[in-house]
Amino acid sequence: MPTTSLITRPSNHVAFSLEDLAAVQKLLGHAKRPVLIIGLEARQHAKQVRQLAQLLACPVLPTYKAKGVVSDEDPQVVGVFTGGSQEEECIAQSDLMVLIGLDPVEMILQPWRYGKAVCEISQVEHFVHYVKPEARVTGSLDEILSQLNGTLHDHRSDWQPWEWLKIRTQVQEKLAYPPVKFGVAPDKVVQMAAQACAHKKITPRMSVDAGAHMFSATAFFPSTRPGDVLISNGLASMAFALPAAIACALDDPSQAVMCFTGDGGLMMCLGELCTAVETQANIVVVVFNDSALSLIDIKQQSRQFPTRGVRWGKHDFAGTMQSLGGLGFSVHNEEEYALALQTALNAGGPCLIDVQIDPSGYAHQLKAMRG
Ligand SMILES: Cc1ncc(C[n+]2csc(CCOP(=O)(O)OP(=O)(O)O)c2C)c(N)n1
Repeated sequence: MPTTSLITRPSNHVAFSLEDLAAVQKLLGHAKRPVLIIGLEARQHAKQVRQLAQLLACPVLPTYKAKGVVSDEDPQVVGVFTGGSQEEECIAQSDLMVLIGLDPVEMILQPWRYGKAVCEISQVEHFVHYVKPEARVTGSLDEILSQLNGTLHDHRSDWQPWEWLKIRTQVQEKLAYPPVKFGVAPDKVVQMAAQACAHKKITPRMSVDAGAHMFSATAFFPSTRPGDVLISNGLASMAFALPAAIACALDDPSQAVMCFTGDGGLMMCLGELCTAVETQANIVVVVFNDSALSLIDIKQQSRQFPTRGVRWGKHDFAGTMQSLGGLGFSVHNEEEYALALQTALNAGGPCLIDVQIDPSGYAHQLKAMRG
């Protein structure tokens, strides 16, 4: 599609159309209750995104990969955006979805469900998408966001801070794990890890694997900086979290990287524990040990299939880590876990905490997230 007037910039700045920008500006100008959906392309443009969010005073929903672009400590961040049902309440109360740097690969494979006006600001045009926006401007996010911010001074939305808080609280309550019969609840595993880090005054980066444990890790581990969350979505490859955490720790050894993984994902890359020990990577691997491929187990059950090929006996990953020369802890309750976290975070080297998990609440969480 030819565009009439283009702003062109040297080298890495991609041209964008002023007409397209004007169309987005117009939609935003008329919106009373916009919601910002932040995607991975926005990770390099946190300053401008934060400024836009502040000007509009509206709720913000980052994708997993965009967590931290606007800090989770900011009350405007009310949850995450996956294309599922957890964000439905917020979007239902809005009148315009503003996609910023959202790559469709970040979303779950479900039909677009929101029925709201959409405008899109993106670095490149994504030809296969879930939605056709009413207006779209494509090009340098830096330039586009700067221009928008320069013209939106008196566009504070009608959203009230109590509404952000209400939505945020509702989402967290919906995603809370039901009471467990044994072990440590997955949401507690993540919240306690975050608390232990805060207590030690560290803000670690976090890697997370594919699987049911990912629901709690992404919902309850706060991110304050862009790039803090390392996750494979789209392909959603298992055995990602451990090598990603090692690479991250080698890149910045100054503070521990938290690595959340299922036992299935860990078994696919167990040899990487040797790498962690050899490189003395500053990582804390937290294994959600439920002796199952739980995400597949619950999907099998929901389709009334017999349980097949998704469960196994209990394996001792703490012992495995110890035998390789790292620190390993096997924990069965919150007290043991709190102690292990404290020791691991003080160690400054490769540690693994094998946490016993009761998987019976995952189906509830899956429903809350994806409907
Ligand atoms: C390499 C790869 N194989 C298969 C899958 C499909 N898959 C997604 S989640 C999952 C189960 C993960 O099990 P586990 O690591 O134990 O985590 P849990 O679901 O129990 O938390 C599977 C098999 C995948 N995402 N990646």
